[in-house]
Amino acid sequence: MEAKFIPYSKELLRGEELKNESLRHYQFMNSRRTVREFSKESIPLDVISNIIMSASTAPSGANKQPWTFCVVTDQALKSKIRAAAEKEEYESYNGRMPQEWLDDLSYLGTDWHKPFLEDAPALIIVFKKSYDLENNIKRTNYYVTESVGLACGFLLQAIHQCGLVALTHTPSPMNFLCQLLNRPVNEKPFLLIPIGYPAENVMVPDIKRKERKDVIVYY
Ligand code: IYR
Repeated sequence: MEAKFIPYSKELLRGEELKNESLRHYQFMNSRRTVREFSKESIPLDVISNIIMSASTAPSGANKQPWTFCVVTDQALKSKIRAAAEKEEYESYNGRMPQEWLDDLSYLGTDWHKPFLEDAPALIIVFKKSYDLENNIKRTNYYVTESVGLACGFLLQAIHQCGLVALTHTPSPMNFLCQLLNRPVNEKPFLLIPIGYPAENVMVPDIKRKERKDVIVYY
């Protein structure tokens, strides 16, 4: 396809305004926490749809946008997903995960029980498409993991911006989601993200984020 360019403009900031905005945004993002206990209060589907469309603005290899976001609000389907996830997670926590991994997780207080899969009003299950299928013809996608990872980052940011909370959950292995959601062969589950309001008086682990000096190198 021939290259076609269109004009682009956006609001530009400089000086104090730029400094203030960068700090304001950092502080806002630093107030995001992963939450594992959800209120059962529902959230409107059009809100979820807008949040997903924000995620779908993420950059992707050759702009292929190699993702599908499945939204599950049906209680019976959530229960099936919980049962299948807990079956895998039970095996993981009782033999599949090495001791070092269990030790690394111990301060987060996780175990194989996943009540949030039924409590959260919606589950967003993100699928990555290593290739597209157009009329049964395979079309390659590029940097699929990077692209879908970026889209999930945008998703979490949009959720936080809306005052909602989420959990980046990775039941392992998660192939059961292909069957339960009846996905085509070119889609592989990437992340399962319950979304909603936090449970009343929710608690989160006392984690520390790395300091500037530990994450930035200037040259
Ligand atoms: N998938 C498991 C285990 C787990 C793994 C990591 I790495 C975490 O940061 C958190 C949990 C679970 O969801 O419990």
